[in-house]
Amino acid sequence: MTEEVLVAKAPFKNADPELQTIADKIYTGERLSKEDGLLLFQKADLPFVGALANYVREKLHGDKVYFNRNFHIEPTNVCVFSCNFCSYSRLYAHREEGWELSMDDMLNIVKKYDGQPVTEVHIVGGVHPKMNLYFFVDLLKAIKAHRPDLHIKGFTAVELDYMFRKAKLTNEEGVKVLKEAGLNSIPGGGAEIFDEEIREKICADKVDAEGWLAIHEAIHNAGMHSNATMLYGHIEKYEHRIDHMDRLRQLQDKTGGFNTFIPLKFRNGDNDMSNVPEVSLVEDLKMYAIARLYMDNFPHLKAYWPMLGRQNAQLTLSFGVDDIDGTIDDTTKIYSMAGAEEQKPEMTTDEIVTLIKQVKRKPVERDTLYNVITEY
Ligand code: V47
Ligand code: SF4
Repeated sequence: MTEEVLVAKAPFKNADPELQTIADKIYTGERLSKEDGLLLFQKADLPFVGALANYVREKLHGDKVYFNRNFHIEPTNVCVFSCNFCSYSRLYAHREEGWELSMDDMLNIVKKYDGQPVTEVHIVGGVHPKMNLYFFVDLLKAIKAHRPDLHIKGFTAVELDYMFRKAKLTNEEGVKVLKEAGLNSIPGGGAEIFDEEIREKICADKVDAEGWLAIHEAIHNAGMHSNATMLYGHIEKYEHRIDHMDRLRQLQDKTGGFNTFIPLKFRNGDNDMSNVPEVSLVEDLKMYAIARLYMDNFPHLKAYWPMLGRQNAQLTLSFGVDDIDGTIDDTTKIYSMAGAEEQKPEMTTDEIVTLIKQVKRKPVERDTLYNVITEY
């Protein structure tokens, strides 16, 4: 055993023997089983999982914390689905209460960033029955024609599943069409919780776990990357979180195409699950730490600051997280409409850099694929 391992192991001398076995696995690089993961949720306290997750995080990334310069386009919040946790969408019948951006509206958003060093546009929205695959093909082509260097991370597997089915294309055919039009990668949304029973209760009518995973597999097979999310802290149990992470870990073993895992805390403002209380900050930090320990084949773990708030996102940097997304520039409404504290999510590069430096980490501006742009 190396000196480094002995030093890191010292704080757990008196740990519960089952937990000590898990700590030993982490130090020797052995994969955690589902039972190990569950035990961590049930038995371990925050300092225990935090110290282990920080050990893994520093082994992978040292003191680096990644962020990017990005903005969002949310084409519409009109949606054919009705997920109970969603505060953002409006049904087609009530579309006058929502928004529907035209091609020009969306191109004008892109043009606002002319001459600015943004590297990514994140496109995500409701599933609008009239915005089909070919509408988005035109959008992708128009963005690329205007700004070829901008990385387009667009459309959740939920949006893609609907577009491809409506166009009567297989996942492989649909992905090829979008890739040729300029799509570079896809975000991690729509995963929620894979467990069939819980999914039925919170988002019964959209793509199921198998369908979500099949779309990401098709993206990876086409040579593109994607992210993965998990909506936690509502009616799911710990075993559902482990099951969810395990299915992602298995696909990652097969394709290696995921960049980042993003646990998303359920926010209960103004939706059909507002009666479900939100979990505590301690529970959030344990979630991140256990994700870092369990998802051993995911290179990055992201805390999405508009959802957690800036100071809580800062805290996650000691609990396994190495990425805090980007500047965003007040271009997303998903979380402000669900009651998040960040009602105008935007940070300048200086503010993100300061936030990271305040916790003695090293800010690194990256592009979407984690190529380093600037180390601060
Ligand atoms: O899938 C919706 C979530 C997701 C609520 O890939 C909610 O880099 C909590 O996936 N409380 C969309 N969460 C956003 C998303 C995302 C965000 C940032 C970066 C990336 C990335 C992906 O938002 C949805 C759903 O899980 N969501 N409503 C809510 N009330
Ligand atoms: Fe539609 Fe997405 Fe909201 Fe579900 S979470 S209702 S798919 S916008």
